[in-house]
Amino acid sequence: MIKTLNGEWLFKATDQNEWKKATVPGCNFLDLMSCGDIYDPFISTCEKDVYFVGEKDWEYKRTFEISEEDFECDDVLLNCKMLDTICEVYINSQFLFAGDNCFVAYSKSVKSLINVGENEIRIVFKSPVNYVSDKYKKCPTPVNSNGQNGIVHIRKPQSHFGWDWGPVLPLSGITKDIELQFVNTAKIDYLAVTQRLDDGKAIINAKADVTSFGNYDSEIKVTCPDGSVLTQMGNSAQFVIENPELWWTYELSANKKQPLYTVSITLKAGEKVLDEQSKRLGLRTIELNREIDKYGRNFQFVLNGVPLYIKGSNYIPPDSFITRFDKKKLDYMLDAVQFSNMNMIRIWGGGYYESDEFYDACDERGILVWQDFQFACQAYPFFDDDFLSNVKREVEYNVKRLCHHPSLAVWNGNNEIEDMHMAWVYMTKYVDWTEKFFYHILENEIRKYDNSTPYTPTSPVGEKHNYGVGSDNVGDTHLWAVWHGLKSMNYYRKRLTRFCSEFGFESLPDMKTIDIFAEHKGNYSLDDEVFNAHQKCENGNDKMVYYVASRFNLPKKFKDMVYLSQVTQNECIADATEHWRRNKGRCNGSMYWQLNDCWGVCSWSSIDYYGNYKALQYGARHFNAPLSVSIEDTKDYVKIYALNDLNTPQDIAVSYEIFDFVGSTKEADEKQITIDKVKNECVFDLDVKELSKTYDLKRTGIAVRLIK
Ligand code: BMA
Repeated sequence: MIKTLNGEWLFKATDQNEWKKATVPGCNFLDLMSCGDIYDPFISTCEKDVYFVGEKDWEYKRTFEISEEDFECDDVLLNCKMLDTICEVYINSQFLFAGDNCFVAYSKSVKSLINVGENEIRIVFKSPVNYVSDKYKKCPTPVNSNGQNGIVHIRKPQSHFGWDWGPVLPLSGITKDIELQFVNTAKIDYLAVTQRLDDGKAIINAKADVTSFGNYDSEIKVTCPDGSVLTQMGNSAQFVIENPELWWTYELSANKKQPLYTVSITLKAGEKVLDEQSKRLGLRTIELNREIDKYGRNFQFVLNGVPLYIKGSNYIPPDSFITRFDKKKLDYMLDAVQFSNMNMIRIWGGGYYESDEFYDACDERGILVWQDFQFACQAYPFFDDDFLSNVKREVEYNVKRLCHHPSLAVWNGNNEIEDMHMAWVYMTKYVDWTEKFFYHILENEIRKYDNSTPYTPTSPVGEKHNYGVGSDNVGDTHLWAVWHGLKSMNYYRKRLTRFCSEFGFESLPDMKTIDIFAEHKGNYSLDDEVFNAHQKCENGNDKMVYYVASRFNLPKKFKDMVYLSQVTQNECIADATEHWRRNKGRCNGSMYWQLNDCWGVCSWSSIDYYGNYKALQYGARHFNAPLSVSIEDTKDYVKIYALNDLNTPQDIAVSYEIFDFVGSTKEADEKQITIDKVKNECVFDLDVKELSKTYDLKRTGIAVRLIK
């Protein structure tokens, strides 16, 4: 039996006396906002006024009742799904445990500390800002280009301390469910489920770890998508599925919802159910092909034997105050992902491991997930035994929690640590331990619990540690020469990367979003304090103006600047994506930076914090469409391609029209083709020199059409 401890709590800074109302799950910033003690940091320039919150220690408390019946059980556990971060938990003023990692759940017996009647739980959180700076003094770490030095010492989202799209809001609090679990006779600690495909059959294995205080029976069931049920007794079982329904991405599937097999275990004493747990599997194989080929070393996802072209984007924490991100918002976000024909999202390494709900939804919808371990852009002190064992617990917890999900396509060690290592190359201990951890320790730890999900040590990845990182011939790349490096927008066409897991271009968010954070003041200018406060990339607003000016005359009205910034962003990302899609086989995926925002901000996102689509979100629907046409225009030729990412051949017609700017068609042609499954085909190849003999090319356009 579970008794939730969510709901109303009391909280205060430890240096204050007055307890005020708090809501759990939640955090100190949200509670202070509800009490009217701070302004909303998302509005205007208020972020800078609330820095003190992260510098204080905070405590939370509440009471709970225990009945005689409750107390009779064999054990009572306190389950905390997420405590952010450095904290001490007390029950009836007695110390229970200390938490030091917000990426793990804690489950502790409290039976000896509670009594029948009223009890009290109190949790004291140490200031993350002070914790990090104390640690940094004792153990200096490489410079953090994204804010406070030493944040690598704390296992909480690194972007809480600020990022080049996010505010500095290092929160403390109980950020997921907290509950009491009453254990009678037996309880399930962990249900491990695996699946593999063998000669047209699927083999499902299930094994439960159980803690028991007496006799019990256990039954394991598999419920198939067609409703049929297979049952076996015991704590472990193997099932053979004769005609498995395979799990696919929605792109490659006729199903709106993917077929899932539910594996459940029930512990019983007679007819009484003692405990139950279930997990859902999708039957599929997923591989990351890293073979040597004629271009170098591949980076290609293969689902059920079908090589994929990955079309996706990078996902950051969807709210600086994560407890506000509910199922409705999650569904809205994933609807946007599907609307834009993305088959993968990358959960980036400076935020969170995503929730069970997130993965469940991706399993159902058929969206692949690339999951980074939560290490980003800096070197971490893996040589410190306490830090390393803390991280190992985090790996165990999250790998066990997520590895059964069919949507999980890859574990990635970290974001850009090798890419940035020149900044700390003289700190050899860090360099050595980065290699040790991501190339040896982490993979070993993962394989203790998950022997099938592909692993890549870092993104971007080279030939080996600190060798060949960022090269077009091996692995994935993060291409930032456009935007950060101010290269022209069509520079991407010069890059034939194997897989572009990051590239991006900023735009302004929707006017409705601007009106919220700039308080409807109007007369906006990108030089205003507010626009500087809501632009976290160095010179970001100037860069936006620079690129818009490279394509259009700069507009006079602010709202037109918003519009053109979004059009420019879409043009850039569309052109690059189509280029890489045309080169499928060599390049096997592109995921733009970034899908979403964590507050109202000028950033690289395609959907803003309040859920407004930018032009790019609409554009992606077209440039990611699994069956589409694309033009490669150079000074010598214009090639017209049909692109087919579907797993079936397609009968289509492709037509083009050459027109002048007064509206008359000068030339047209159409071809019927059957395009092979997961293949591209060049349908027309026009010679520019030839065309220029007939047309004034400066006054001529070409339109291409796909007819199904
Ligand atoms: C990428 C990311 C982030 C960053 C983004 C934009 O490289 O990994 O660290 O926010 O660039 O600069």
